[in-house]
Amino acid sequence: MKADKVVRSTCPYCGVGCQVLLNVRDDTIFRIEAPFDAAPNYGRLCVKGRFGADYVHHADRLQVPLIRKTPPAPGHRTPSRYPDDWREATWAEALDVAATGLGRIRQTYGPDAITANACAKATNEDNYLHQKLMRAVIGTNNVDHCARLCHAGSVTGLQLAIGSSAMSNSIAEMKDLECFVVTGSNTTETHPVISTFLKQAVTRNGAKLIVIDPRHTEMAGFATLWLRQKPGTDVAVLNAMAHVIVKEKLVNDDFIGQRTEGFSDYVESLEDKTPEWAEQISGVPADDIRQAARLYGQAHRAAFYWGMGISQSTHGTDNALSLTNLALMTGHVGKPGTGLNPLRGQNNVQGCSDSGGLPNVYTAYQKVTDPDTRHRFEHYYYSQDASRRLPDTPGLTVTEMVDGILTGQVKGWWVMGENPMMSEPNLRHAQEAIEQLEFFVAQDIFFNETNVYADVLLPAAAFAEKDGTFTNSDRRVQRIRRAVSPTGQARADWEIICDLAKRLEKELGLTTAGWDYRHPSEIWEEMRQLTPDFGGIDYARLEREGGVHWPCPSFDHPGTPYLFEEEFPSGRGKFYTVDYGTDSELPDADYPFILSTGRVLYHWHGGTMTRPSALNAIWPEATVELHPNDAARLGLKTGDWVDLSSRRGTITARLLVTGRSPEGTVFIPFHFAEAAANILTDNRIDQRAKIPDYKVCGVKIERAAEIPLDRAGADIPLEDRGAIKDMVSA
Ligand SMILES: Nc1nc2c(c(=O)[nH]1)N[C@H]1C(S)=C(S)[C@@H](COP(=O)(O)OP(=O)(O)OC[C@H]3O[C@@H](n4cnc5c(=O)[nH]c(N)nc54)[C@H](O)[C@@H]3O)O[C@H]1N2
Ligand SMILES: Nc1nc2c(c(=O)[nH]1)N[C@H]1C(S)=C(S)[C@@H](COP(=O)(O)OP(=O)(O)OC[C@H]3O[C@@H](n4cnc5c(=O)[nH]c(N)nc54)[C@H](O)[C@@H]3O)O[C@H]1N2
Ligand code: SF4
Ligand SMILES: [Mo]
Repeated sequence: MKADKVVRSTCPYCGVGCQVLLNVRDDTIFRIEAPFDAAPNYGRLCVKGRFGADYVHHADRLQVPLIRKTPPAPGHRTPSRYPDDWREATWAEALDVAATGLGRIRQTYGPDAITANACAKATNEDNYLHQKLMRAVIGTNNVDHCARLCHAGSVTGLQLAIGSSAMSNSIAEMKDLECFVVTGSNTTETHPVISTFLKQAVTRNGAKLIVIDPRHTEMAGFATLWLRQKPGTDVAVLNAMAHVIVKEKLVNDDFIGQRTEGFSDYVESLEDKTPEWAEQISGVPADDIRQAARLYGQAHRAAFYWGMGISQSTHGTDNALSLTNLALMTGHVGKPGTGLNPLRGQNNVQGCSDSGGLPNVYTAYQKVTDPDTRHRFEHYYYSQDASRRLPDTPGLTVTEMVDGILTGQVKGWWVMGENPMMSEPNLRHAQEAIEQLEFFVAQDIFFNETNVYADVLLPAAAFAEKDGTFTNSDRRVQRIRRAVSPTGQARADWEIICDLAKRLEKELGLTTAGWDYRHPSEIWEEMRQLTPDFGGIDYARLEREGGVHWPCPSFDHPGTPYLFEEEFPSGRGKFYTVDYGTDSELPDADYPFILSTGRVLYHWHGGTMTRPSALNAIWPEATVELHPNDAARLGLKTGDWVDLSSRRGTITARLLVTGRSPEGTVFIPFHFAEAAANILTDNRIDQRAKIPDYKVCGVKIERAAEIPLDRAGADIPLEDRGAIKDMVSA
């Protein structure tokens, strides 16, 4: 089929930020390709980028604003059903309901009684305005987003050690790596195009790869060395690697002397962290730990790449600090091919944080507690009334919001494009909180498990229906472009926010903070003026260059593909003594298995976007991965229906017997509402990062008491599905 037009944009799924060519005919995307000459993907796409964006045209997209017919009383909020419980409304009506409801909460309980979730799927411009509304109109810093459930452990650790949490290398460097460690990242399924460059480094350039992961991921098949630790024992393994590096004199004394502090105390703490000690805790053979330390320590250039296995833990901060300790002691940071790389998950999770979608910072991590910064923003936002002030205390994190609702501190909630009723740990806890809300506004492209609880639901335009920018995992700011008309009456998030802000200002009798933008480029211009690190990036430049890596302070600056060449943002890098310990819920006699949750290639988070997509046919149901030895002991085989229970609840799904998961550990993806992983997970958190432990809690597994025959696809044998066949034999 011939296209009417081909529009260059950015993939809406993961943080790789692949460039796509949307082929459009009759206002419909019918094919997606990739430009061969453009970073970061150079013609490569994974199955989601190529075939998964069909959700844009799905019949279930929200078409018109919806208002709940009977507003629920606090304590009695239940999920509403469509169409019975909703009435279709005009934009004016729906925005009025939203503004009146939020305005009433603010007047009754004060600004901090309202919290908001920003959206790592929406653009920088959408998220910038979202935080601007919360801060400049409502008057609270209660803004956060899914990054809290994601790289919060990494961010906190990296901030402590080096004062910056961005990935230090660019994707372009990956194929030339000499030695690298991949830990807690199932890269081929979660950052597929990055994994192709990493695999290329191994297969074409002879790079040495060390994988540290309890699961036999596809990356482990490319590794020189694979360390299979027990879930949650990373600190022991990484400390022992550091011990070996010290004992075998593989430390980089010049680097330690010139660029770091705290080494001598740290070294003392390593004395008893022998590989044999770590083997006891982690199950990884001591000699493998020695070999890994030598490979990493002796390399001229070596880098870390990591994902949720490191971050999503009650000791996620400690895990990240253990990685930075290793990088600092070997000097493997600050030059190409070395560094610390938390692979960012969502298409725009980097950008959502960069745009101020966090409770303690404005754009590019400028602190709300810094008076000079705050006055600069006040001066800009409150040009019509110099007496107005922005809030100066950091707001609530997403994990604290749930508790804030339960304690009565929080009464009103605005969720732009997130699905906490699938993504929060311990869903019953989250549900109890939502039931207590006095007022709830949601803004999304689909119904999801969360926004069915809302009082008013605002339909947003999807990525292909709007203009703006996303910032990918290596801090490259890239364009998305409107290729098709919005579905029904859906509007871009930034347009919705501007109208909501104006109504709220009227409702609250405030002078305007400025909401007249004609195009996202004007919003970016405001961000640029308020953010020294974005100073050299504007739409004209993005048009010319395709993408620019921030920090980029001026138009003649080339952008920064890797960081920390001269010094760390905090000056010297700091060593932190980290002791192995665990606060996770460990298995016991009642719940003898460890539950580990995560992802599969074909689905996205709560499934809102991928279950309506063609991808669902490839992997249509939840699967419970169990090791063959455990399955044999329990008398279970692939395809059997099992009940999986924790202290918090039970789900029912089919069993997939595979050596991918280690003995004693069960793995399930969290994409399937009918068997939602987070019914089982635990909501205890890392005290510093406030991130929950999605990778370790206790569960038991039994043959299902009842088979849910009404489940879609339940009549097809599991082992007949192509994608699953590969897993069974793994
Ligand atoms: N297909 C797909 N891709 C995605 C997403 C998606 O939903 N679907 N989501 C995106 C998002 S937001 C994110 S954050 C990324 C996440 O990307 P990943 O972090 O790669 O995803 P997870 O499946 O959570 O897998 C984490 C890995 O951690 C390992 N692990 C478990 N426990 C431990 C442990 O104790 N220590 C260590 N070191 N490893 C452990 C698991 O075995 C697994 O290999 O993916 C992004 N990409
Ligand atoms: N058990 C378990 N739970 C986890 C994790 C895990 O590994 N295990 N991982 C955690 C991690 S790393 C993350 S990042 C979170 C993700 O958690 P969430 O962010 O809650 O999950 P998503 O499903 O990505 O939600 C995105 C929503 O945005 C909507 N959307 C898409 N595009 C747009 C747009 O342009 N505008 C608007 N307004 N809406 C849009 C989608 O329809 C969807 O409802 O989950 C966390 N939860
Ligand atoms: S690797 Fe990520 S950005 Fe690239 S096509 Fe796949 S999902 Fe999209
Ligand atoms: Mo994430």
